[in-house]
Amino acid sequence: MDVTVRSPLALDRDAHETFLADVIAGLTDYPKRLGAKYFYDAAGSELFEQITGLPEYYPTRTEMGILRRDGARIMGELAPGTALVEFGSGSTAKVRVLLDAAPSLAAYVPVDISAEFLGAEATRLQDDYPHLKVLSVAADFTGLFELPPQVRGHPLVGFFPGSTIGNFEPHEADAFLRRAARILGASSRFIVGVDLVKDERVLNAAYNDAAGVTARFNLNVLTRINRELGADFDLDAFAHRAFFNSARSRIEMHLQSLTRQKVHVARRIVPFRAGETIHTENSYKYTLERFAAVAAAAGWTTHAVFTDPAEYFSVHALTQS
Ligand code: SAH
Ligand code: AVI
Repeated sequence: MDVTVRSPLALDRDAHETFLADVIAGLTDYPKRLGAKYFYDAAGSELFEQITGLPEYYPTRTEMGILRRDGARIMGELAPGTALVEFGSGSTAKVRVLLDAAPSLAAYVPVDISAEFLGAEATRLQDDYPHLKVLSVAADFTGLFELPPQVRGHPLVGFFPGSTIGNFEPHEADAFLRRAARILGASSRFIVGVDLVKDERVLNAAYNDAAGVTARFNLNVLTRINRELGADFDLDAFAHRAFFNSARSRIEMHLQSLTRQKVHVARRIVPFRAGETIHTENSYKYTLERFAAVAAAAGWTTHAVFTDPAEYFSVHALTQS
């Protein structure tokens, strides 16, 4: 049976207040900014799924190839009763490969901020794996959250695919890896997907697809602010911009105001100069050595690393040191 731990109404109100406060703080800062986690309402999750199938977006198919080829080695030996906890589970496509490689897993705990999408995906997964306990948690993994009581005390393996860790600033990645160590407990393991530095043309194309899906994904955050916070962003007056910043080893995504304009957000007026940008996402690209060092600083030992032949993407099997 699927049990989604959903926020009671008071927590939904808190999430709304936090969203409002973050948006106002970000749009009154200079340069203007919005947190990447706010991309993921139901429409944002659907758009991300479309991105994963784009010819230019190599990370998903490359990581899937690694998981298909090395899934059994990545999962390793499992103690009886082991539960797999996935951070930012999205469509659950990747975990299906691991579930097939490790059929003895007792439970699966997908954690995602996109509550509606999570509920639908967890139900689909439960239908396809009737003997697995699917216990989903709708939560923001940058804050405190509890694992379902059914898996407390069980051996846990964490799974954080997709290079979502790259969407954190380096200090946030450190804090996240330390928090994950506490959540998963001593002697746990953590499987982390990490995108690698490569030819800038490949990187830039992956975030500037010809079909314009990444642009729609980026602009969707303005649609969400209009709907949920009573704003009046004109989507035609903003353009998607994405580029590799080699000095900081990250793709940056921005929304650029095409004109001088004023936008109303929750009864405040937010002015934009022509050409001014809102910084909406970073996607850090690591070297294998750099990520191992980040993991080590946060208390994780690299047990094994798996890559594709071109070394576009990597899957790190970490253990607690
Ligand atoms: N794991 C999938 C999806 C990656 S997209 C894959 O590899 O393809 C990033 C996922 O993380 C989305 O499903 C998004 O809703 C979720 N996410 C992003 N920020 C989050 C946060 N702060 N807390 C919880 N989930 C988050
Ligand atoms: C989820 N995350 C790792 C994606 C990335 O590549 O940084 C989100 C994304 N942004 C634009 N395209 C995909």
